[in-house]
Amino acid sequence: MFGFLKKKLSESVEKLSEKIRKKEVEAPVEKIEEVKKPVEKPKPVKVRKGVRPEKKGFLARLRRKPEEEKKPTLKERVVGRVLERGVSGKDIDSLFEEMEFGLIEANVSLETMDFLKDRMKEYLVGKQLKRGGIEKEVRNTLEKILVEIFDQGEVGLEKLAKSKKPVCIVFLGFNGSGKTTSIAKLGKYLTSKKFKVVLAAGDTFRAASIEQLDVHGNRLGLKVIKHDYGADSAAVVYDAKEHAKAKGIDFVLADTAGRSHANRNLMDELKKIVRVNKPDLKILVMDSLTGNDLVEQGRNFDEAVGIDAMIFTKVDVNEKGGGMLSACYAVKKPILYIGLGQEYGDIEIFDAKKFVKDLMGG
Ligand SMILES: Nc1nc2c(ncn2[C@@H]2O[C@H](COP(=O)(O)OP(=O)(O)OP(=O)(O)O)[C@@H](O)[C@H]2O)c(=O)[nH]1
Ligand SMILES: [Mg+2]
Repeated sequence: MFGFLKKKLSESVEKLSEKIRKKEVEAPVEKIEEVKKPVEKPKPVKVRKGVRPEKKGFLARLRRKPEEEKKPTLKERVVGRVLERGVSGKDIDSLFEEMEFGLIEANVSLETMDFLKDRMKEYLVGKQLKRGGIEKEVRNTLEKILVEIFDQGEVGLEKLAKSKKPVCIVFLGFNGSGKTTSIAKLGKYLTSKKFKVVLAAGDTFRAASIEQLDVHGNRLGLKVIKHDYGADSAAVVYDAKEHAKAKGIDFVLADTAGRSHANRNLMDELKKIVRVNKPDLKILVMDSLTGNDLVEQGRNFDEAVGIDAMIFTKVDVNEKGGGMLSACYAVKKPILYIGLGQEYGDIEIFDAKKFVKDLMGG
């Protein structure tokens, strides 16, 4: 999951660390002392008796030390090494210049990149980093910033269920984003926590949508409240709420038709569902594979009906990941969970810290 984004983030850490390391400059070597080694005097030549002494100076020359030792030696002692390990705004700017293409390729939006850059500057510029700890510090900083983006609070379904019965949750989003599957997954999750759940077949628009929800309901042993195709979705959700009230059911999970925010009629219908039923949560389900369009989708749905939380699906088959990061930065709503496959159990309740740790390869 998100292999490409992971790679780009890790590259960013390495590149910035390298830039900082390169700034470790050695101070000009200071010649503080010239140590002159005294010239070694040649030892006197012993002359055995009866042996004709060699010409003066010949043996003496042989016994002399090699030329370089003989000469006065100059030793330079380095007294100080200046290490400049601070990060400058320029380092961070140039990192982002280098990384821009790769991050865009990973679907990270420009505004998200600007945020990362500015935050990095706030955290790192002027900070003296310990030798050997540079990479760790840069990595931790990036991790902290990513948590700021992803951690928009908790949805707290179980807490909500304690304060209200039934809790009505409407799932909305683009066509094929994974709404119906996500409802089934959450239905299973909540029943495993001993909550009672009813499903509302609020997608009366797409062919076979009601049967699709029915199949899930049958498999999971959950009642599905349904009307005919073409019926008013708001009325389906209303009936499901009434049913839940009468039967002491904890959660109403309402399906809706997939729609583009550009489709006015369908957006009006969605607004009506919300107006009539005043759901406790409006959850935007987004296909993480959608890439950078997620930002626009998120903003538009939020503007239209005011979303409370998000679910990102198909994270299991998503290599890029930057779209989810950018949508989170743009929309700033908590993530309920991420979808990690097509089976009911393939959900992971979202934990921003754990998610970011994984993203940063920790
Ligand atoms: N790999 C993977 N596939 C998923 C995930 N969630 C949903 N899908 C698949 O995505 C496809 C569409 O899912 P649906 O739940 O029908 O999507 P929808 O938003 O209800 O679609 P419409 O009602 O047509 O708008 C199905 O084939 C699902 O099995 C996920 O987390 N991972
Ligand atoms: Mg559906």
